[in-house]
Amino acid sequence: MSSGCIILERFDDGVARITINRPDRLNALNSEVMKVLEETFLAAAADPQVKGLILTGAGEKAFAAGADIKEFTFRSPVEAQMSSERGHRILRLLETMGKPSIAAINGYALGGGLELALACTLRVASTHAKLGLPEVKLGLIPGYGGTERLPVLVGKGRALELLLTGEPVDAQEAWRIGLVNHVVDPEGLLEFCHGLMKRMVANAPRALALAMQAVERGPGHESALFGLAASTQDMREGVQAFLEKRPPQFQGR
Ligand code: CO8
Repeated sequence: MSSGCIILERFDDGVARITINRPDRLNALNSEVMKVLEETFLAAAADPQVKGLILTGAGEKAFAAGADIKEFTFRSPVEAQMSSERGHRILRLLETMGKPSIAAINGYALGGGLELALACTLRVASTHAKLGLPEVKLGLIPGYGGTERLPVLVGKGRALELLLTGEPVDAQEAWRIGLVNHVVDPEGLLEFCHGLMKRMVANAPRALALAMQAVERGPGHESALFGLAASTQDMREGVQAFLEKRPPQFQGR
């Protein structure tokens, strides 16, 4: 599924790459982009051939410089709330689809752009990336989950500094505070992310989904999810393969 504003590429190894394609607008997330992202996430979630997703932005300047400010013409608090709730729903689809995702942050990840990256399982930044939540400079606050996901990732104090100054951090600082997992040269960004994704999706798909669910749900749920993992065919195959000193053949069952 490719629709101009979103390019979807699928590779033989089960990795799918989603590129936000509005480089002249720094890949700002307008309602069309959000609509196609939702369709793409739904299709990826339902497709057993898709094992993991990489999200990136077209061009060299931006991952996504936020929601499209030209569309901020809210006529009532309810209308604005509904826009925010729609974004929450779409990013939550990505976060909970049970397949790992990596944000390949190739430049600016601001506002809604950073919030999209925060909903991914992992984040990798190129050396020239800039990440921030500048909404307060517009008289707004984040609306796509930034106030919820950022403190979990970097701690309340650091999150509040980013939220209240509205100032971006560079890739190295983002790495230092745990906002991104790795920083790599721009030329090697996509290849690095692909390699990282391949290392994850080589493992048992149900185990990946259950591990993400366990982290998502937090304390008190691990043992029940462990029980589920232990009941899969893939668990039997993984253990058998170890004992027979051969690579496992996981089927996702
Ligand atoms: N929305 C719309 N257009 C944008 C956006 C954006 N977020 N960002 C950049 N553009 C456009 C610019 O207007 C410009 O268009 P034009 O060529 O027609 O003038 C073009 O992209 C190129 O950008 P610049 O010329 O500004 O490029 P610079 O290199 O000079 O500056 C910056 C780059 C610093 C990234 C600058 O573009 C900027 O500050 N952009 C806005 C960043 C921002 O404030 N993002 C947060 C938006 S708020 C948000 O995301 C809230 C999310 C939740 C919403 C929930 C309800 C919908």
